[in-house]
Formats: sequence, C-alpha cells, structure tokens
Amino acid sequence: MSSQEGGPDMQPLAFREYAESDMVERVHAFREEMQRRRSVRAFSDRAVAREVIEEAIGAAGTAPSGANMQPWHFVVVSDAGVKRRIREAAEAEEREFYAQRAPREWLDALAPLGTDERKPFLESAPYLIAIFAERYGTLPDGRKVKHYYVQESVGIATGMLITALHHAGLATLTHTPSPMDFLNDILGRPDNERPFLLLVTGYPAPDARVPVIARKTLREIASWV
Ligand code: IYR
Repeated sequence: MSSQEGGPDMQPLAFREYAESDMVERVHAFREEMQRRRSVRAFSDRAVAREVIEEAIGAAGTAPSGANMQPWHFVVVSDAGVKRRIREAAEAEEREFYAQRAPREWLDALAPLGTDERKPFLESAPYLIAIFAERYGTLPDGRKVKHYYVQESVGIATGMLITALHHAGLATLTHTPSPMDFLNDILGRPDNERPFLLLVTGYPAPDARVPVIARKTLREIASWV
C-alpha cells in the first residue's frame, strides 16, 4: 500500500493503546521484573529448549537500526567442543588482562564483582550467544553495503535480547573478553563481522550467588527540564 505517489511503501501502524491506569500498572510490573535481572556467573548445565533462544533472538531482531540495515548476527553455540575452545581462548585473554593489561584502577573497579580469569560458565551454560556487529553488509554479488550507527544498533538489539531471555526465565551474563577476535576464527565468521559481545545464557546454578551492589536511583539517572 502506498500513501503517496512515488513515495516509499507505507502501511497502517499496528499500535495498541492502553488505558492510563493499565499503562502505569504495566510499566510498574515491567520495572519490577527488570529489577530482578542480575548478571549471573554460575550457570547450571540444565538443558534449555532451543525454541526459547530462537524466539528471544527473533525479538532482538526487531530492534531499530540505522537505515534499517539490521547490522547484527547471532551465533548460538551449544556444542561442547566449541564451548571448550571459546573458554580456552577467553581464559587466555583474561589471564593476560588480570595479570598484566588491566590498570590498577580497573581492577579496583571490578573488585566488588569478584571476577577473575576463570570462566567455567563458558562450558557449563547450555548456550553461548556470540553477537557480531556487521561493519558493512555484502550483497549476493559481493558488493558492499554501507551500515550506519552499527554500535548503537547492535547495542540496542543486545539489550532487547537480554530482556527477552530474562522475561523467558533465563539468566544471562554479558561477557567481553578483550580482544575477542578469536570468535571469528572459532565460529568461522567473515571479516566484516566484529565480535560485539558474548552472551552466556541458561538456568542459574541452584546455589548461584550475586554480589551485593546498588543501582542508581531514578533521581541520579534522570533529570527533567
Ligand atoms: N572481561 C573481564 C573483565 C571484566 C571487565 C568489566 I568492565 C566487567 O564489568 C566485568 C569483567 C572478565 O570478564 O572477567
């Protein structure tokens, strides 16, 4: 359906309006649900249905993106051998990071989280989702297509993925071994894709504990003019 001769194809917006009281109740319930989300570093090896991951990635794929280029690619890793290779490569980088590369100030900032170079969750969690940012696209004939606001777009999609997985009832961890170009080699991804983040997901270990940390208040994070 075209709204204007010669313009882009347009269609009616599928918008759902709620009564104001319902709106407040919905957003309040959603905030409470998000308040329960924590980064988890102890995962159970309990199986998770593939459909849950598929649907969550489908939700992430609805994210807005620069010129609608959708410059993301998600590689879902469940193979034990591939997970082991990722763990070995990530721990090698992390050993370097904790022992040499990280300045004292950074290590001090991480101290409340209790992280170190050991990443057993990279093998115990049922799924690792490697998120890649496409620096540019490629047409079937090999020509390059420019992508816009790639970091912003992939960041938004990743946030939506984390939210979808949490909503489904799974725990997640955003893991960023640095550098992580080993993901291109292990997962066979092309040069136009840059690893953005490794999202670990599954059930938390039954005895999972999380650090006591505070979230900034609304007054601290928002101002009104
Ligand atoms: N990538 C390291 C270090 C690390 C860095 C930040 I910034 C964190 O918020 C957490 C960890 C690691 O995963 O241990």
